[in-house]
Formats: sequence, structure tokens, C-alpha cells
Amino acid sequence: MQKVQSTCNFCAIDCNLDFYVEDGRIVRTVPTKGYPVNDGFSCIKGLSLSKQQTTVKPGALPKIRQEDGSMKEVSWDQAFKHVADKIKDLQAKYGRESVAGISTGQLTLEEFAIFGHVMRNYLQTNVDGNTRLCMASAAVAHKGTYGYDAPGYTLKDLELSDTLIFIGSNPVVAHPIIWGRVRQNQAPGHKIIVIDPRRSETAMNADYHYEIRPRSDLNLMYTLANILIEKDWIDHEFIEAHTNKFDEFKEFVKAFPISRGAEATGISEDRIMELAEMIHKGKAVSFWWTMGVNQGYEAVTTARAIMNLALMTGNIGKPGTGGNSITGQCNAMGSRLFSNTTCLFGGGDFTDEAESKRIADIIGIDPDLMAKKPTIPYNKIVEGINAGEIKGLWILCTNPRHSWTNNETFASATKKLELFVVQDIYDNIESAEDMTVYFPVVPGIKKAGQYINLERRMSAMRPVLPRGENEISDYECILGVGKALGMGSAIERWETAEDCFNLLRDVSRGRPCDFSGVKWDELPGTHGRQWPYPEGREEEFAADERRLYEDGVFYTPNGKANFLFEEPLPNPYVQNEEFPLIYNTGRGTVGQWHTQSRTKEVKFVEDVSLKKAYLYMNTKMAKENDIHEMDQVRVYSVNGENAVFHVKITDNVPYDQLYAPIHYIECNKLTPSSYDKYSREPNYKGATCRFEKV
Ligand SMILES: Nc1nc2c(c(=O)[nH]1)N[C@H]1C(S)=C(S)[C@@H](COP(=O)(O)OP(=O)(O)OC[C@H]3O[C@@H](n4cnc5c(=O)[nH]c(N)nc54)[C@H](O)[C@@H]3O)O[C@H]1N2
Ligand SMILES: Nc1nc2c(c(=O)[nH]1)N[C@H]1C(S)=C(S)[C@@H](COP(=O)(O)OP(=O)(O)OC[C@H]3O[C@@H](n4cnc5c(=O)[nH]c(N)nc54)[C@H](O)[C@@H]3O)O[C@H]1N2
Ligand code: SF4
Ligand SMILES: [Mo]
Repeated sequence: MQKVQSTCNFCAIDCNLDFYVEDGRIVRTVPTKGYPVNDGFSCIKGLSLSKQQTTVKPGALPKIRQEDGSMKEVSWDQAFKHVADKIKDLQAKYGRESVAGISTGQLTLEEFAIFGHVMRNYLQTNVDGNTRLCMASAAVAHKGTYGYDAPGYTLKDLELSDTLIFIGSNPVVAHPIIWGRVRQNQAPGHKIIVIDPRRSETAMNADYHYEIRPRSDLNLMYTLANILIEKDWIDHEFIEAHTNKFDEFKEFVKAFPISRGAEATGISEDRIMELAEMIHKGKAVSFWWTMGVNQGYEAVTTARAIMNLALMTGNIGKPGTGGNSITGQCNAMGSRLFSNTTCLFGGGDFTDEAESKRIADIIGIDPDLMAKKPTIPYNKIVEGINAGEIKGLWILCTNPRHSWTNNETFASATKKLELFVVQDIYDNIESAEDMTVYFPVVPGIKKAGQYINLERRMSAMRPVLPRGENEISDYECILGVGKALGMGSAIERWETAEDCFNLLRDVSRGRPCDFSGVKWDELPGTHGRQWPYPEGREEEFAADERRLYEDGVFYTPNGKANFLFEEPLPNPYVQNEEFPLIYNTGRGTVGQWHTQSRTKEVKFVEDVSLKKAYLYMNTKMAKENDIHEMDQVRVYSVNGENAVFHVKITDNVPYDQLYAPIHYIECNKLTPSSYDKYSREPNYKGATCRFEKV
């Protein structure tokens, strides 16, 4: 029996698992003991990875839509040529930017890097990623405050913090390993605090739950900052030595007396004071935010306000502290730095000509062929298709027909496309309905590449199962199109995923994310490596669990972190007579992953999951409307759409709110076309609605 240690490619924890393989089949999957992230534990999604060995059609060939509407199988070479010719045609006819891509945070580093190279550099067009739906707000906030998209914590901090504050974050369901680490917390008298409008599974297990009015977190953070300053519960020494603009911030938050905070959030003044006191008394306070913050109309400002609290109390760069964003997808951290979408490979600005030239020399391309500006954001791609300006779209490893906000706008867009390439491990995802080309690729279990988890740890995915005839990886598929486009010398150095990894290693040299000390062959079977890990300084960076900012130095020009702040904006969707309820959305169960293309294959998840869309409604609201468990309601959203859901009745959702799990396509039929103005991340949790009994 052969053992292969590889990385789980569902969530951002990147658990490592030992797969035992016999006769080309996985016979046992065991979470890797001693691995610093998940040390012998995992959730059922990781354990179910072996199920993909039987369900993905082996040996499938690509398909091209025919004039009669049918899909016809063709050879890989024919498919590459078809796509390359069509892209060139469209660009010649309608301009360079008439073709676009949607990339992902769920592929390997090398795969989205080569996609970014072909599409953004060589073809000089736009590619955004599903990370826009998820982490864009955190990335923008980090850059402003810390000077680089660098979350500083290590997962060990969850065990060392004596005051853990989760804001819009539900790790019991979404990041079970985080919750497992919290449960191992040994800090004396430690407290777990949750700020969430509903009593989430994490709130149920916390010591304190602040049932905040949705979208009022920014007011709460500013009010807390004001109290901490008024009471002089701040770290003067740290502020003086390591931050910019505190005096302005101090003046600014004077406009947030506790009465304003209480009114905005619905949390009583006493309870806001209780929270401020806990922040003051904690010896190691950590703030953890996820999608309840990132997916709002003022998400970036809210994330910055959270980091401000950590900075002013000196809770950063020390064990058990930090203003910490929790990432969602397995390689979101990798795609943020290496997808060539919103920044140059390695995190630089497209306007930095010297950096752009340095990278061009490494990756072997004429500097003129380097992308010159950040991509247009996701919403502009969808709007561009609907407006008839974008005629070709290539999506990979994402299912926007289901996951995109106000998702009927994506459905209408794809009907207008002349070329629509879907590259996925399944041909029956919702997004595939109108595809003109299908690229079947092998799942993670059959390929090699690197992943970077939420604490900056790079780990190796290595093939667990052998590939059959015609089976190719995402990397080889993108390379095939690149060659068919005639990229020639511009793609010469990218022949294999390993070649690409070595290019990126060189690109990372000297950058904050320097991983030049990591070698392709040496990474598998190890404890992974957190960046930075520069070549030549391996001993200095040998520790398994490292955090950033221990020296109080940030990545800003003067090395100090920035206090960034601005007046809260009016909520674009206030409750009114027509739409009296708030429509909240998020994860449903540990076993279900996003649009369910993968997890519905897992029998023991599917057996316990509801097959039809459902939502949670408050008991009193249900009673007043004569609604019983599993009755159906039609929900009308402020976005003009409506959809039918089964009802599950609960006291965990407030009276004036509904909560819809995202794993059903109906969920995003009702979410609005509304975005944060800086990150352009959708305001997924912010619509208003009403319902009627069906
Ligand atoms: N099982 C499972 N795990 C997953 C995923 C999955 O699909 N399934 N997806 C992964 C991905 S990509 C991601 S990004 C993460 C997401 O992980 P989380 O962000 O933890 O999950 P969500 O359920 O989207 O949202 C968290 C909470 O935000 C709350 N919330 C809504 N509005 C507000 C608000 O205004 N203020 C505050 N404070 N809270 C609010 C919601 O009630 C919800 O409980 O999960 C990852 N893990
Ligand atoms: N209302 C609402 N909507 C949301 C959210 C929310 O909280 N509320 N959360 C948002 C967030 S945080 C996220 S991250 C998005 C997720 O949205 P998506 O990225 O659209 O969702 P997934 O289901 O993860 O889609 C991944 C696709 O990749 C395919 N796949 C798996 N492995 C491979 C592979 O190796 N190669 C290729 N080519 N394909 C593969 C799967 O079959 C699947 O079709 O949803 C967003 N949508
Ligand atoms: S889904 Fe996340 S927590 Fe579960 S096994 Fe995979 S990496 Fe670990
Ligand atoms: Mo996400």
C-alpha cells in the first residue's frame, strides 16, 4: 500500500491528509498526524475527497457546441485550436477586451498563474476571480492598514488568545479546524465572543453573543474605539512607535458616543461597555472576521475599523492577538498574490514599471506584453457581457450562474456570448447550460501544485491517483490554449507546473511573500512553509508556526501601520413597508460546499441535506403568518426577483430577518447588484425582502 500526503482543496485551512492507495484506488484517508494545521483531524469534506475517484467521468474528452445545439466530443488539440482561433477572431473584430476570464481561489498556484499569464499578459484582457466574491474586501483593507495583503497571524494564536472576538464569522460550520483549535485554548479564563445578527452555530457555543443589527458593525467598532480612548485603555507606546494618523482617528471617533453605537447596533449601552471592558482586560485579544464583514457595502472600512482596534490596544504581532481575516477558499491567499488580476505576480502594482520589467525578465515575456492595469472587476465583466461589449468568456473552477450576486444577470449574460468556455470537473454545473466549449479536467486528487492557506502556509498537492487516457489537468489545458494561440517564446518557460512554480519562486524573491526557500521536490511530506521563507535564510525561518509584525514593522513606506477611517455610509437597502425583512445569506452545514457540485456527490452528506432550497424564519414570525415547518413561502427581494423556499422555523434568527443557505441556486436569485465601493465585493448579506405563504 502506498501513502501520499496531499492537501485538501476545499476550505482555506488546507488540512493535510494521508491517502492510502492500493491498485489505483484510495482505500483509506487519514488526516496527517503532526501537521501543524490540523494534526490528525479534518472535517468530512476532506475525508470525502476520495469519493471523487469514482464520480468524475474518467477519460472524458472536451466538447464543442454544434450548430444544431448539441455538444460534440473532439480531441484536446481540436478544442485548443477552436478556442484559440475564436479568441483571436473576437479580439480582431471587437477589440482586445471583448474576451474575459473568471478565475478562482480553488486551483493550484501554478494554474491560476498561467491563466493570468495567458489572459492578462499575452492577450491583454480582463480576468477577475471568485475571490472577488469572498476576500477582496480583506485584501484591500490589509493593503491600506498593513501596507501589503498580509494577514499576520498563525493558527496557534487561536489557542493562545484569552479574548477571541469573532465578527461575522461562523467557524463551527465554515472552518471546523479553527473551531477545534479554539477548543484547545488553554489561556486562563479565556472568553469567546461572537458578533453576528443571528445565533449562529458559533454563537451558540460562545460565552458572549452580541446580536448586532445587520450592517451596523462599523458603528460598533468606532464606538468601541471611542470608549477605549476616553477610558485611556489604549497602548500609547505602541501607537506612538508603530502607527500613523492616530490623532486624526481619535478626533474622528469622538462623533461616536456610546448612545450612537447603541442606537445603530441595537446592542444596549451596558453591553457595549461590557465588550469594551473585555477588550481592555484581555491580555491577548484577537479579532477574527469573515464574510459577515467582507460582504457588505462598507466592508473595507469595517475591516479597517477592526484592525484599528487591534492596533490601538497593541494587540498585534504578539501571541494570541491580531486583527485577523479568515479566508474562505483553499488557495484564496495564493490567488490574491499570484493570479495577475488585481496586482502583479507577487503583489506589486501594475504601474510599477521597474517591478513589471523585473517580472517580465523572469517569466520570459517582452515587457510590452505585461498587463498594464488591474482587471475590471467581476461586476463589470458581467455587465459588459450584458451590454454586448464582451463576447467571449472563459470560466474555470467556479460556478457563477449559482454563486454570483443577483444571479439571473449571469444567466442572461451567458446567452449573449459567442464563446463561453467552461473548464470544470463536472459538465452539469448550472453555469454549463449555455457553454459553447467544455474542458473536462481532472480533480485535485490527480494533480500536482501548491496551495497557500489562511495563515500564509504553502503546502503541496500531489497526485494520489494515476491519470487515465485523455485526462489532463487545468495547467495543461491552459498551456494547450496558450500554445494554440501562438504564444511561442512567451510561454516557453512555462512547460510544466513545476517550471511555473520555479518562475513564481523567483518572482517572490525580496517581496514580503518571498518563498524562494521552498523547493518543489522538498515540500511534499513536510509541515508546509509559511511565507516569508527566503532562500539562504532557512534556519532563521525554520519555526513551524510564525506570525508577522512581531517587530512592529509593517509594509507601509515608513514601516508604520495606518489608522484608516471614514464616516459610515447610508445603507442602500433599509427596511420599509414594502420590504420589511432583512435577507441574510451564508453557509448552511459543514458537509455542504458552496454550489454543491462536489459535495452532492458525497452520499453521507447528500443523505442528510435537504434537496430543495430552504431558509430559516423566526418562530414568532412563522406563527403570525400561520407557517409550519417545511411549508413553502415565496420571497420577494428588493432586487426585483422572487423565489420559493421551504421554511425551517427557529429562534436563532431574529424576528425581522430570514437566513438562506447559499447551497441552493435560489439564494442568489434574490441578492442585490450592490458592492463595496473600494473592493467591489458584493453586498451578499444586505438585501431586504418580504414573503407570502405559497
Ligand atoms: N461547510 C462549508 N465551509 C465553508 C464553505 C462552504 O461553502 N461550506 N465556504 C468557505 C468559504 S469560500 C468561505 S468565504 C467561508 C465563509 O465563512 P463565514 O464567513 O464564517 O460564513 P458565512 O456563513 O458566509 O457568514 C458568517 C456569518 O456572518 C453573519 N452576518 C451576516 N450579516 C452580518 C453583519 O452585518 N454583521 C455581522 N457581524 N455578521 C453578519 C451571518 O449571519 C453568518 O453567521 O467558509 C468557508 N468554509
Ligand atoms: N448569497 C451569497 N452568495 C455567495 C456567498 C455568500 O456568503 N452569500 N459567498 C461567496 C463566496 S465567499 C464564494 S468563495 C463563492 C463561491 O462560489 P463558486 O466558486 O462559484 O462555488 P464552487 O461551488 O466552489 O465552485 C467551484 C467549481 O469548481 C469546480 N471544480 C472543483 N475542482 C476543480 C478543479 O480541480 N478544476 C476545475 N477546473 N474545476 C474544479 C467545481 O465542480 C465547481 O463547479 O460564492 C459566493 N456566493
Ligand atoms: S474542508 Fe477545510 S477543514 Fe475540512 S478537511 Fe478540508 S481543509 Fe480541512
Ligand atoms: Mo469564499
